[in-house]
Amino acid sequence: MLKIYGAKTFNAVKAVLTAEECGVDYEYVELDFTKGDHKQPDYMKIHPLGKIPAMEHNGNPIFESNNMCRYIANISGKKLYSDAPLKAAQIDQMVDFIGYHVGRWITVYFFQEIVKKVFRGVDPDPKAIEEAAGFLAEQLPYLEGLLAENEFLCGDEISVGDCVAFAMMMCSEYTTFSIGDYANITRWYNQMKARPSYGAMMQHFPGGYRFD
Ligand SMILES: N[C@@H](CCC(=O)N[C@@H](CS)C(=O)NCC(=O)O)C(=O)O
Repeated sequence: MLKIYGAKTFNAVKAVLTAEECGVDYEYVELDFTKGDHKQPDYMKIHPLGKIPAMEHNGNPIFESNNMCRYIANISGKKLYSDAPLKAAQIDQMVDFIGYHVGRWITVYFFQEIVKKVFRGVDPDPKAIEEAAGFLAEQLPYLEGLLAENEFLCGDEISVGDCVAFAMMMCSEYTTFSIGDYANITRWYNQMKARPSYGAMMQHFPGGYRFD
């Protein structure tokens, strides 16, 4: 049995979306940051640093959201991933590119405009946003070009790369980060959002996915 421990974070969204897309049965366990659920001794046996998300599969703890997604795909019989080394490397490349580059800068918006402004009442740092916007302006055209050629980021089939990227792009709905200038990314984003996996994932947030 797969147990995913999550909260309203984009990293948790990645794992839940992947499980839904792969058709893997899972139990979702909601943790409450405000109550410190993630720092309780039982949870810290699953994630030794007490971060969210994490999961347990047949009692084995696994963490780091991108790794969780690949693992979920692997136990599903490689749905959204591949046995072929080259295809697997292309999917890994996308996951890493999103993680180390695009996601790294999108999360600056989340930190400045949600964590600082909404949760802590501290003004965002415009210089940090400007720096993130500059890097994203260099990186997003690459994704825009891929999506001009293909339906999904790694070809004509959905992959783990799409789930990871989609979760990060969700930030565009909650911060000033925008994908509006990128027609193909916007088309892909809306297509991902129309899939049943999105609706199923959102059911874990009955009050809505909001940060106010
Ligand atoms: N690289 C990790 C990031 C995990 C992470 O930093 N989670 C944050 C929320 S998005 C967290 O749990 N912060 C609380 C803490 O560090 O105490 C992943 O992708 O899973």
